[in-house]
Amino acid sequence: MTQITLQTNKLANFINGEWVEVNEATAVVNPATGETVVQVPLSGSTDVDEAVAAAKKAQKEWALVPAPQRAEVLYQVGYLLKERKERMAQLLTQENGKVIEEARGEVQEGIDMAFYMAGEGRRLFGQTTPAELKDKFAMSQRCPVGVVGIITPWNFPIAIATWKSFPAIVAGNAVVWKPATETPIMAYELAKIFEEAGLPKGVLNVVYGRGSTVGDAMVQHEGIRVISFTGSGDTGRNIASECGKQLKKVSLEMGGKNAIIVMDDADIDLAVEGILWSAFGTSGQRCTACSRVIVHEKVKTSLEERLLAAMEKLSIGNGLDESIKVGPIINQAGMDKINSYMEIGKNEGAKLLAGGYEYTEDVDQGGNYFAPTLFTDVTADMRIAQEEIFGPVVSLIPVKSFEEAIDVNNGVEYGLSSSIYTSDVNRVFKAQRDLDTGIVYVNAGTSGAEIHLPFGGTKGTGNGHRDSGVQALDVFTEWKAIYVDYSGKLQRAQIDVE
Ligand code: UN1
Repeated sequence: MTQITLQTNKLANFINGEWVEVNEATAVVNPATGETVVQVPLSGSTDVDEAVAAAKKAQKEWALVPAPQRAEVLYQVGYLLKERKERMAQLLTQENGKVIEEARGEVQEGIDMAFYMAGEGRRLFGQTTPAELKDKFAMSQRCPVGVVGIITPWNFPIAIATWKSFPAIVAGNAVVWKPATETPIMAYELAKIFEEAGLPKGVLNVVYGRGSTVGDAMVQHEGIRVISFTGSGDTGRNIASECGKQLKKVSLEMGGKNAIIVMDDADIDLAVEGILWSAFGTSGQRCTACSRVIVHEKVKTSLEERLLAAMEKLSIGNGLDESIKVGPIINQAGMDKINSYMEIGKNEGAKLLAGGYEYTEDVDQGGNYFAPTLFTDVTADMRIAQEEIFGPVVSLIPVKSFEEAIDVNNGVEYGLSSSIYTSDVNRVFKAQRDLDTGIVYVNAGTSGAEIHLPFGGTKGTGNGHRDSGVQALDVFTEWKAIYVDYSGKLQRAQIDVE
């Protein structure tokens, strides 16, 4: 196993283009081994104040830089990310635990986002439209909002950061970013890349620390005009109500309870592959992870058999080993939560077919591993079929019809991703219309979002905004309507119309 290491044993904040040391710190622990990778600063509200002040100053200048020139920095970031893809992936696996192949995929997501958003530097389209009066011109234009605050989770520490910071930066905003304390290395590496790419001082600021201190200070800070957050539902709701009081714009992405529907006319082997990838990839620690399989009763037994056989082949261990498919769980709190659902499921009457325990065989005893777990005979109202577990746990819910499958899919508080395996074209079109989620897959699992499409969900998953895609620009821009009257006389809209 290659082991790329950092040149420092303690990270520093990045404020106004300077690397700023903070006294208080905590350990970043490799979830595969329990070893400390680096120390991450625990900043306070004064660090946030400094970052916001720097961002405010820098943003005024940055907004005046023509967008195609702003984009040049992002192109450069894209090239550097591409050059350092392997290094970034190795470090990502060490801080987050995800297997190296997935880590490379995640860095690639950031590279794709860099080039896609850099392209926006020459688009940022508004509209020109006819005016209702003679000799009058009308158009709309996107404008930066000012200083934006981004708060990112540990499960996709580079991809999600790029979904948020790249559109913000290309649109002429300055950013204050709080990465998750579990996975700060990607933020450190990305800040270094921005520095090398020539981003002016203060346009991107990284402040490490806890949500209850740094996150809270960002949400409260009147200098920050937008908060873009990905994380837990409770935190998201608190952020939304605080932002509401200040009329601060807020974009939230808060998880899912995603399902794969397997109909009686599905290619079962293909469905098994989709379930394996979506349920056990990233050890189920994706917002898009499949944690419910809604299966037509006619194919339930054959799906169970083939799924169990495939699950037996999953290799569990340290994700730096190329042969490993299922890596560790982020921390003890994650393990405790997953474990608690084993009891909940059994008490509710679900049948445990595989897994259900902490995995300790042939793995580093300092790491946190959980065996891929399959419950069956689950009913749609059970807690294991309703609540986000964030681990390698999937529940099979048998249904009698297509209509029932759609209802079960939609009968949860979340609405991020859904999928249907079927060979019936009519069902495909009905499903894509009726599945109440922000992302729908046909004959593919629930994970696999591409960066040029909107990412986000309905109901309890979010608050109507989207990450990535051109839609992300809506979060980080204000619309301005501009009218130019070249008639040389007073013309009153709605009144002087012949
Ligand atoms: C997340 O789980 O929060 O579609 C992001 C996917 C990835 C992104 C997941 N491209 O699973």
